Amino acid sequence: MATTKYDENSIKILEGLEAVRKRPGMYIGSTDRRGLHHLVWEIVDNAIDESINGYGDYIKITLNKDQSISVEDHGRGVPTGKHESGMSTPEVIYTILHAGGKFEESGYKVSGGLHGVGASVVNALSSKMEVTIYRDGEIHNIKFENGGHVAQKLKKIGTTNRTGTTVTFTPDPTIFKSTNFSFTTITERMQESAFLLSGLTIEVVDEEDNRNVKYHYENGLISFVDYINEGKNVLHKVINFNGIKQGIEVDIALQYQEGYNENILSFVNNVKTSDGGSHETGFKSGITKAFNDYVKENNIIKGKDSSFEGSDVREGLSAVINLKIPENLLQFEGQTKGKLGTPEARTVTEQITYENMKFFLEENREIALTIVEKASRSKVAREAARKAREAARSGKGKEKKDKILSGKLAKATGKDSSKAELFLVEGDSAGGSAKTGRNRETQAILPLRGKVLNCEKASNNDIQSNEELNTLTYAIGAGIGNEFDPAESNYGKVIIMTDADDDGAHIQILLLTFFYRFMRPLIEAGMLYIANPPLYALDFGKYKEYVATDEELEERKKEIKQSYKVQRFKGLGEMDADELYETTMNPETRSLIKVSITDAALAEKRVSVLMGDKVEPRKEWIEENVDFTLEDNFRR
Ligand code: 0RA
Repeated sequence: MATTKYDENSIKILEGLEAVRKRPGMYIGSTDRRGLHHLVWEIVDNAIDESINGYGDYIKITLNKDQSISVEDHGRGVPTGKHESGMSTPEVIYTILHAGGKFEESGYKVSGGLHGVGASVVNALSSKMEVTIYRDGEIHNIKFENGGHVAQKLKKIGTTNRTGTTVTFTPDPTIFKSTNFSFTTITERMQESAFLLSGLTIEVVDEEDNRNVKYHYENGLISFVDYINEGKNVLHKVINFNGIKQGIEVDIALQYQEGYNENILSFVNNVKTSDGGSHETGFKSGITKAFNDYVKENNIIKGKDSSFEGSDVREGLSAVINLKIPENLLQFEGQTKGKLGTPEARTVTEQITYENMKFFLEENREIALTIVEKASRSKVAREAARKAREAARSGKGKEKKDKILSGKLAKATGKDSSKAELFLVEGDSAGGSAKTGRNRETQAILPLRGKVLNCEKASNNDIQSNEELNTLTYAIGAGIGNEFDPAESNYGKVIIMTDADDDGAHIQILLLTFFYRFMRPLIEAGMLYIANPPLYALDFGKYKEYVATDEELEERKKEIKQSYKVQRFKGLGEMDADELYETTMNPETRSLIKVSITDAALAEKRVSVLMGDKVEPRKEWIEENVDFTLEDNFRR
């Protein structure tokens, strides 16, 4: 009987949705901020796929005041007819796991990577979802609640002269650690999509904070590279080439700028490959080979030892690589599936890059010579650095290092470097307290005087001639730049300790820029931290209690019944040695913030924008570029 079958079906469906709720990590990776935004990408990808298929060139995302989010597209609209199961098609699409399968053949393509697990997963993890469909002159909607239970069957609610789909959902607060969407996270990703999909307009509106942005680019990857190099002194117009081999489409835009940083972004089927992979490897060897053959064939550099290494020809290079790979050749690797494995992508990208770059160099001699000269300077610097390193290893220069460190660094006495901690302390007076109060066996102190050099525009040579950073580099003892190896670090943790004021924030950002540019593996290895000194002490006479933030202070004030005095710390220097140790340095009682890079490519853009010629606003960089995870937090 039809009803029995329908009931059986719906029980199975609810079991499926329940499985998603039991183990959300299996479907969306995690239930932190990343997982939360995964829900958005899932729904947005469906809208984007509809646009890629040729239907609709406008997508709007709205962060609503009630914590829900809406994704509106102007595609054909989800079909509203009955499915063979007896359910309406929207009910099938939004409640059956992997319902994509049936529709894939009708050109409803899944993007790749982790994506395309389906709108039903989003529904399963939402306390509410509503889908409104504009199609065939009519408007229909369907509502779900509590993880995909139908609250209102599909019904006609009006007439229209447009087509499209709007999905609104509220992430379930019992599943996600936080249900606050980040406007920045969403706009950054949408801007990338708009670069990759020329002609598409994506608007993002934040109803809560009254802000909105609209992205639309006509020149694809060229616009993307222009954007990356905005404000930098570029050496030529953006070079753009593309080709197709073995069914793999390659599109690349690149440009050299005066600076030293390499910035390569890659995508596959419009999904970012944050960890690179075979296409990036192919691109790099194609570029290196093109330059080496060009200088050899044109007798530009003579001599035996004349060839460039890859890093020489990538100094100052910004590039965006986008590949279209057929589903059957797609292979992703790594935990977050951010690395392309497909071996064919390497040879195809290498050949297309080599042929086009070689041709470009032959045709544009002046530009070619400018870049070759830049690469030669890099090569000379690289060889000089190698000689200096060899000298250092053979013992020469050790005296010089010891002299530079003496009187500044208070070393730790312990032998185990993995347990050792290096505190970089703002100012001599706090440095003095830290030296007195520390645990001598495991904690070393390096006071920093005044402002640190802004490294955004600095070369390795500039760093080496800067006393403060030089001292820091020697203290860590693991090299710098390409040569940096976190395994050689004298310390398991490097901890930035500054005052909780604007100057302190400034020093933090300058140091973060230094570490980001010249010791990035230290951050990637999770070895860089920021100390989190309390803002207030509540003095009860017999004992003190420490409070980290203004909000916490307000909360505590409401709870406390006895009398007390509030002391506000303006700087680390106001604490005596014991107090500084107990509140900020003691592993048993302190609160530390671990610095990590969520997305190297975006961090790169922010660092260069904010630390380049434009100086403000640095604080935002701290807040948004890097993720801060509270580590040893015993205070809460
Ligand atoms: C299945 C079939 C068709 C369109 C869609 C799904 C569709 C899904 C979503 C999800 C968000 N926006 C969407 N827009 C369309 C094709 C139906 C036809 O042939 O007209």
